[in-house]
Amino acid sequence: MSASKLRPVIASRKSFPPWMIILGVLGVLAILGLVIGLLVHFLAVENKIYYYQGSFKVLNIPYDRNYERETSLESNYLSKILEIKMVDAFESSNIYKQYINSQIITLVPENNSVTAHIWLVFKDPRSNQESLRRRIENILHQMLENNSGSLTTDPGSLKLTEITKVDAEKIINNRCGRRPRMSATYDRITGGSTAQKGEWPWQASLRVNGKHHCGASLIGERFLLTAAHCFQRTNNPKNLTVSFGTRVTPAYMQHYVEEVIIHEDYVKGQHHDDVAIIKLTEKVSFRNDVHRVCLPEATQVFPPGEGVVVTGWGSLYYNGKSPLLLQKASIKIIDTNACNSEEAYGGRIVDTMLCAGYMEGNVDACQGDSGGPLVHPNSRDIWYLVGIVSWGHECGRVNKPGVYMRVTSYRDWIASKTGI
Ligand code: 4AZ
Repeated sequence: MSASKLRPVIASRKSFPPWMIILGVLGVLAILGLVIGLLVHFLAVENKIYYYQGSFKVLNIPYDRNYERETSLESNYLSKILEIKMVDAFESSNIYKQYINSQIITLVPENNSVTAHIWLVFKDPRSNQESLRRRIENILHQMLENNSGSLTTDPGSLKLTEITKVDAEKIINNRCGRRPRMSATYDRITGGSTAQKGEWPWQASLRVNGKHHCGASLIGERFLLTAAHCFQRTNNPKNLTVSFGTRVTPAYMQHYVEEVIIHEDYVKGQHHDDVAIIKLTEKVSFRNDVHRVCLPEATQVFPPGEGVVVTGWGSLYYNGKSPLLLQKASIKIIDTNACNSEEAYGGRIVDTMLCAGYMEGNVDACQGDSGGPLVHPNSRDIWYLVGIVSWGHECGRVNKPGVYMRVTSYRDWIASKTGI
C-alpha cells in the first residue's frame, strides 16, 4: 500500500522533538547576535577619536614675556620647532596609523624655562584607552630625552591626560586663527567659490536693519574689525546687528552692537584710514564654526606674491547679484610699486594700504565684501588677518586689483581701543 510507504517519512519528521528545534533556533540567534555584536564593536571603535592635553618643559631659555603672546615671532618660532618634533616622533612610531594631530596650544615662560602646553588627537581601533595613553606618553618621553638641536627638553616634566571631545574643541576654539581640518583646495567672490561650514569662522556679516551690508572679522569675544566706510549710512548701534555662519539669510547667531569706533582720521568719501571697530553688547561664545582670527604683530611683513584668501557675501560681479552662501577667493599680495603704476592706481596706494588680487583681473573682492577679511595662514596653519576689504575700481578689472587696509599699520590703534 502506498500509505505504508509514506509512513517512514512521517516518522522521520516526527523524530525532531520541539526542544531540539527551539535549541537550534536559539543557536542560530546566538551566532547571529555574536556576529552583529563583533561588527558593531569593530566598526564603532575603529572610528573612536581620543583627545589629550599635556605639558612639558623646555629648559635653558631666558625669561621672555613674548612667549606668552600667542601671535609673537618667538612664540610661533618655538612652537613650530616643538610641533615638528612631535609630528616626527609620532609618525616614526609604531602608532603612526593612530596619530591624527598634535599642536602647541600655549607657551608659559618662567625664570629659565618655557612650559609648552600640548593638544593631541588619535584614533584607536582597539579599545584599551589607558594603554594608548601610556604609549603616547612613552613616545613623548623618548622625544624629550633626545635633545637634538639647540633645545634642552625635560622628560621628567611630562604630563598627559585624556580629555573629552567637548573640552578639546573648547581649547582649540579659544585660540585665534585655528580651524577644523579643511581641504586645502581653494578654488578660484568675483571668480571665487562657495565656502564650507566652519572654514572661515571669524567671518561676520554686518547688517543694517537686518540686511547684509558689509563684512567684518571677529578678533575677540566682543570685538570685530571692519571698514569705516560701512557706516556712511548709519553708525547708530540701534540699526546694526552682526551674524555669523556661511548662509547670510536667515541670520545665524544674531548679536547686538554696543558701540562703533571709527578711525579718527577717516574722512567720508576718501580711502585712507578706512578702519572701524564694532563692540558687541555681549560676548560671542566661541564654537567650531564661530571663533576669532589672529591679528599680526605691527612689525610683521607680508611680502608681495604671498598667497592670501578673501571671503565675503559681496556681489559676484560689479553691480551684479549677491550670493546666499559665503564665497572665498584665493589671491596674491601685489607689490605696492606695481599697484601704484600709471596703468594701475597711479600713486593712490599709501603705505597703510595693500593691493591683493591679480593684475590680469577676474578674481577680486566686490561690493558688499567691504570690511571683510583678507587672511593668510602661517607655517603652522594658523590664520592671520592681513587686510580689510576697502576699495578698488569696480571688480576683477585688468590692472585694478582690490585695495585693502593694511592691518599691521593699525595694530597699535586696535590695541588702544580694544586691549587686544
Ligand atoms: C565696494 O564698492 C567695493 N574690487 C569693494 C571692493 C572692491 C571694489 C568695490 C574691490 O564696496
